[in-house]
Amino acid sequence: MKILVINGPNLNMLGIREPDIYGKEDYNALCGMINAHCRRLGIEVEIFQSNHEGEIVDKIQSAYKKFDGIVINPAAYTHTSVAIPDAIKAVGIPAVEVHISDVSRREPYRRVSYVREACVGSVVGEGFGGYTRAIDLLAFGEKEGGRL
Ligand code: CA2
Repeated sequence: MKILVINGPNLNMLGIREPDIYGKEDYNALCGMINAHCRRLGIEVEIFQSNHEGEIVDKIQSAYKKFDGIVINPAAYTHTSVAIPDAIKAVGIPAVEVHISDVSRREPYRRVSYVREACVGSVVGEGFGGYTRAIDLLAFGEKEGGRL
């Protein structure tokens, strides 16, 4: 199985500020955790980060017929982008949305997710562990991986 993990704008700055919301660990630690989890499960993984909406759309398109699942934290684009969910629908690859923080308990504008309707599941408010949960959901489905 091949999974593409996509991270949106500013996630490369994790650990620098707002540790109360996003934790103390940095982006390298997040990538290390995802890589270790996938290695344990025998899953091939590629991790991609961009601050640009069009680059994220290009990356999703390039996954067509190459990846079996997408884990995506679109960061701020979650609340604004129509192009990202359109791209997920276009490639037809099962995708799970992840948010490190619990966006449902933050500012009202963070409660809106345009990406969610294009995804088979969402994991919010579980910190970095949300990424491994999302990978498990794609690999094992609802039964072993938890909620979808
Ligand atoms: O909770 C999440 O994972 C978010 O997707 C993170 C985004 C935010 O815009 C979403 O509403 C929720 C922010 C990404 C990183 O932001 C930083 C802020 C300060 C310092 C470092 C990173």
